[in-house]
Formats: sequence, structure tokens, C-alpha cells
Amino acid sequence: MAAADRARLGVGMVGYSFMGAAHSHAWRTAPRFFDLPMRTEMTAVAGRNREKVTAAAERLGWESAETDWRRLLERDDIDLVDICTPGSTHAEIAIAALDAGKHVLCEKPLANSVAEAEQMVAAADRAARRGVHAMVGFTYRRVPAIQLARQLVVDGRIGEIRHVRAQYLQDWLSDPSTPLNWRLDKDKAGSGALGDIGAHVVDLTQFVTGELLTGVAGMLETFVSERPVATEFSGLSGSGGAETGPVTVDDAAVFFGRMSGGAMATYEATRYAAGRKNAIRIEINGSAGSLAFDFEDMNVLHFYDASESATTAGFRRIVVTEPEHRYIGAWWPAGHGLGYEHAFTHQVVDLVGALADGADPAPSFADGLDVQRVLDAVERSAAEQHRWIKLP
Ligand code: 4PW
Repeated sequence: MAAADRARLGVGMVGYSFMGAAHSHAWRTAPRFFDLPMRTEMTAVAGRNREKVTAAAERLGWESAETDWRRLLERDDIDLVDICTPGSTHAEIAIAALDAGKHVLCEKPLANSVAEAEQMVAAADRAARRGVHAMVGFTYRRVPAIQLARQLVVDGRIGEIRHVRAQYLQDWLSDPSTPLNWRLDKDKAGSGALGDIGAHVVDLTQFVTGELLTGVAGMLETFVSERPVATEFSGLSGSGGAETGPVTVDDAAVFFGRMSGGAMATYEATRYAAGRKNAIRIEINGSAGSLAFDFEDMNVLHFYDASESATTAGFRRIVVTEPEHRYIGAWWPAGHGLGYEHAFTHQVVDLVGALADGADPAPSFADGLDVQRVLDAVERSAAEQHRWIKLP
């Protein structure tokens, strides 16, 4: 499409640390590798500290900087607000942005409570009636191997799903000297490993199977309840001094549930799995075959076809780097592989495509609410002696 025929989409991003950097990379890269149906512009980034946000705008490629996110809502050159801040701010910013007529991309988990997430869904519904759309950033859906997994389920290659096994394993907290940061503060993050990384595997398993969890029971654990106060922190690491403070969230979550199609599902989310850096592992066993994925080998999907002869059947290691695989054709020659940041770029591609079509992008805020209900149910179950909690 000729550049002049494309509608402009001015983007304003709130927050500029780890997630802000990943989203900036995506906004910068998507129009360079994909033929986007809209002319995206990185119009402004917002943060509270003038000096820091100005430096971030320069470093990450934003045209201007604002010290109050509300300014993004007042600006006519901003059409979409991209929220990359801690969960405690999501509801306020997203609802205000949607009510102001701005599209919204909001980082996961959608909110810090079911009540907030419900209000966000209501705001998204109101906005959709005016052609304004909202999406939640469950980015890992955009890994090509995950897209292939979903396609194999849709094509009936797995059959009736019986087992769903999911883990999100990291180890950045296993060192007790790792200092406090907002991810360990319930007021800011809502929950710990459960919401920060468990939310991803809940979403991924619901996305790949096309089913929802209908009930869960679980337990939470906080292994290190006091940590140094951070003197500096960036990404997932930092340092602290002698002063300490409390950890107010879970370090690990283990839960199980029942999928709407009847499958038994088990989940584990922890930041204490020494040696596991970003292992998002999903295995699905069905009547016709199985699938297995591990983000630490993210260009690969393992597939077992139960209809093959027993003499030669076995897990097939599919390298998901061919132009026939979703998103791959826009990148490198076959076989050259993608990384963590590419999924964020794909998220922008899918979002802009939906907006150009006037369609609701997926995952929607309603999908985010579904995940929020699961997180809430796991917390309640853990607090009530692992009681089984039914989901609506
Ligand atoms: O994918 C994960 C995120 O959703 C990252 O590894 C870290 O945990 C940062 O935020 C969450």
C-alpha cells in the first residue's frame, strides 16, 4: 500500500523500562519489516521524571517526552496509548485513555484485581461502540511455534485434549541478595510469580487449546520474605545496601485445574528454578497426538502424531523458521530463527492490522479478565486451604 494511502497512527507510550524498551523496539521495527496498513509514529513517551523520560525518548526513538501520562490523552497527534507500567496503574490509565477516544495496548496482567479488570472491560466495550479498541499484551501468543501449536489443535491433529501441563520457570530471585523492586510489592504488582509469569501460561494454555479453565485449586509460597532495599534496579536485576524490607507477594505458585473440554491441567510459576532463565514449558496430550514447547528453545515445536506406525512414531522436532510459518516470511531466510523481541513486533503487527480493519484485536480485555479471574481464584484457593474454586 502506498504510504500516502495509509492512515496515521500516533502512539504514546507510558513507562520506559524493561517493557517500555521491548515495546519501543517493536514500534520501531514493525514498519521496517512488515507492510503495515497504517503509518505508525512513535509520537511521545510519558514518565514522571523529566530528565529520565527525555533521555529515554532519545535512546528508544520517541519524538517527544511528557511528564504526565494525562498529556497523551489531551494530544490530538496521539491515537493509541501503550501502557508499560506496573499493574497498579493499568486500570486508571486504560479507562481514561479509552474514554478519551484513544486505542489502548496494555501490558499483562490486565489489572491487579478482578474488579479493576471488570471496569476495564466495561470501558473497552463502551469504546468499541465508538470504533476505539483495546488489547492486552500477552506477547508470547505471537511466538511462531505457539501459533503453529494453536493451528495443530484447530486442525484436529491433537484430538480431544486430555492433559495440559504448563510451567513458567525463572531463577532471578533464587539469590536472596537480589533486592526488592516493584514486582515484589503487592500494592504495585498485585501478586508475584502468579500474576507476573503464571498469567502468561494461563493465557497460553487457554489460547492454544481454545478452552477456558472452569475451576482451580492451588498453593502459593514466599521463600524469602525480607530483601535488601534496591539502590539500583534494571530489568530483573540490581543491587541493594544494608537496609531491608518485606516481600509482599508470592515467590512461586503451583495450581491445577479443569479445562472446559474436560482436560486436566497443571501449572507451576516460580522465580526460584535455579538454572531455568525463561523456561515457558507447555505440553498438551490429546487423543490424536501431543505438543511440547519450551521458550528456551523458542524456534522449535515438538509434535507427536499418534496415528503414525508404532515402529517409527516419535516426537518430531519441528523447527518453526520456514516462510510458511506465521510471521516468519517477513524476517530472515529460512532457518535463521527469531528471539524474545520478535513477539513484541508481531504484537504490533497484529494490533495495527486489526485497527486498520476496524476490528477488535486479540487478546481482548475480556481475555485479560478471564486470566485475572484464574489468578484471583488461585489466590483464594491458596488462602482457603487449597479449596477448589469454580470459575464462571
Ligand atoms: O515474560 C516475562 C514478563 O511478562 C519476563 O520474563 C519478566 O516477567 C518481565 O515481566 C514478566
